Amino acid sequence: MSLDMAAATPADEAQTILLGLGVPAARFAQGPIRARCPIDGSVLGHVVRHDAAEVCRTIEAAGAAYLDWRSTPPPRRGELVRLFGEALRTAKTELGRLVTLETGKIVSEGLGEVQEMIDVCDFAVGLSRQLHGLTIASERPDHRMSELWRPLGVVGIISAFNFPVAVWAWNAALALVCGNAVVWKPSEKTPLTALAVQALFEVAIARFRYEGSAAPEHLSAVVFGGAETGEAIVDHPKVRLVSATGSTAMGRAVAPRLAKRFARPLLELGGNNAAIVCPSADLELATRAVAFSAMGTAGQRCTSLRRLFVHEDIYAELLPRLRRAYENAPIGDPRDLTTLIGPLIDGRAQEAMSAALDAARAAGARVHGGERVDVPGAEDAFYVRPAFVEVDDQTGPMLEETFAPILYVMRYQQLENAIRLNNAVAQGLSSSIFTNDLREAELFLSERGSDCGIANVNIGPSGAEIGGAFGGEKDTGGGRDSGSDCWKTYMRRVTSTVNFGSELPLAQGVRFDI
Ligand code: UN1
Repeated sequence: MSLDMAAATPADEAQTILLGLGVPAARFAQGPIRARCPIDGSVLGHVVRHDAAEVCRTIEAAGAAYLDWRSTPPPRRGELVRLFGEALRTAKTELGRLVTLETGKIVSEGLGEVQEMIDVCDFAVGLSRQLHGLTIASERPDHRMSELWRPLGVVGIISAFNFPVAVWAWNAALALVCGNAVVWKPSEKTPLTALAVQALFEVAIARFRYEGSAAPEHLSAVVFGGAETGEAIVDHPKVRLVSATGSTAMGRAVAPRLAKRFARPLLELGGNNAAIVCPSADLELATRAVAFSAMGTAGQRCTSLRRLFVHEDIYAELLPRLRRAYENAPIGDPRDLTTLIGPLIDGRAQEAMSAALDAARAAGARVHGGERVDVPGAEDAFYVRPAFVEVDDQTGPMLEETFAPILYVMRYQQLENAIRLNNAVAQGLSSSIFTNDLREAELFLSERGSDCGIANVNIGPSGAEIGGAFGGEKDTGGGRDSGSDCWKTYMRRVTSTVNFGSELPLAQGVRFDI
C-alpha cells in the first residue's frame, strides 16, 4: 500500500504529460488555482483564475465563432469531432494517467473515462448526419409542415471533479456537431486535465479544413475559477444553454438565474442511488455489482450505489458475502494496478464521510469500516475504508448524498415497500433491481416502479454507457445528456409550414376574405 517513492513525483509526471500533449509550461506554472494530487496531497501545478470580464470576452469570442460555425454543414462539423476523437485515441494512455493523477481514480477508470470521450465522439460523428426533424401532416391542401433543427449559440459547460473530462465531452461533442460554440468551466479541483483536453482539441482544430478554410478560432474555450466564474457564464445573454454537473445546491443557484433570462438549463445534480436485492437474485453477481457500484471510484460518482434494500430471506446469506468484499477491497495508490479503491478527493470529503457515519451511529446504525487508512508516504492524502452501514430505518444521513463510499443496508419484506423506499429520497438519478423474477423486474421498471432517470436490472446503478440518455429527476435536476435524442437540447426547433399552392387556406377553417 505504500507509494513508490523512487518513481517520478506526481507533479513531474503530470507536467511531462502536459508538455507532451503540447500544453505550454506557462499555462500550468503559476496562478491562484492549485491543482492538488489526491494520491499524496502534493501540488501538481497552478492555473490562472478568470474574472468576470475575462469570461465575458471569452464568451463574446465564442459567439463570433458560432456565427461562422453554424453555416458549416453538420457532417463537416462531425469531421472536426472525428479528428478530436482521433487525437484522444492517440493520447488515451497519457490523458487517462493525468485523470488518475488529478482525481485519484484507479488506472482502468482513468482510461475508461477517456474511452467514454472517444465513444461519445464516435456517436456525435454519426449523429452529425442524422440531425433529423419530422415531416408532419398539414390539414391544408398544398402545404407541407416540417421541423428544422438549428444551432443555439454558445453552450456553457460547468463540470465536476469526479468526471473531469468525460462529462465535458458528452456535452461538447454534441454541442459542436449541432453547430454551437462551447465555453467550459471545469472544477477548480481538476484544471490540468482540462488544459490537456483543450490542447487535444486544438490538435483537431489545426488539422480541420472545410473548403480550404480552418475552423473558426475560439470555437471551444476553457475558463478557470470558482462560483463567480460559473456565474459569469450563467448570466451572459449569449449563452443559450448551460449544462451544469455538480451538487443540488449548485443547481439551485444556477436554475433561477437561467430562468430569469429564459436560457436553457441542463442540470446533472446529486444522486442517492439505491438497489434492491430480491430473493431470486444471483447473489454472486449481485455482490460483485454492489461492490463496484458502492466502492468503485471511492463512492465519488453521482451514480454510486448508496442504499441497498435486501429481502429478509436472503439477508443472512448476502451480508457475509458483502462484508467479505468490503474487507478485502484493496485500498491504496490508484496507480498500483492491484488497487481498487483510491483516495477521496480531499480532506473535506473525508470530513463529510466521518460526519455522516457519526450521525448514522447516533441514529442507532451499525457501522462497519469507514475509518481513515494510512498509506505510507501519503500522509496528506485521504484514503478510507469503504463503510458498510446496517440500518433499520431510512432516516438521517441515508436520505442525503454523501460523496464518499458509504453503503446503507436495510432489510425489506415486500417489494412494493422496497420500491417506496427507493423513491423516498429527494434525488432521482439511478436505481437497480437484482432479480430473476420477470414480474419483479417489470414492476420495478413500470410506472409504479423506480422514479429515477436510470433503472437497471441485474447490473448496478453506476457505469452507464454513452448510448443512452443520462440524467435523473427531482433534485437530480431533470437534465439528460449523452446519447439517445439528447442532441435536441443543443438545438432550437423550428416548425415550418410551406404553402406550395396558389390559395391561402387558413388553419382551423378560419375565413378572412379581404
Ligand atoms: C458522474 O458521476 O458524474 O454512469 C457521471 C456512470 C458514468 C457517468 C457518471 N458513465 O457512472
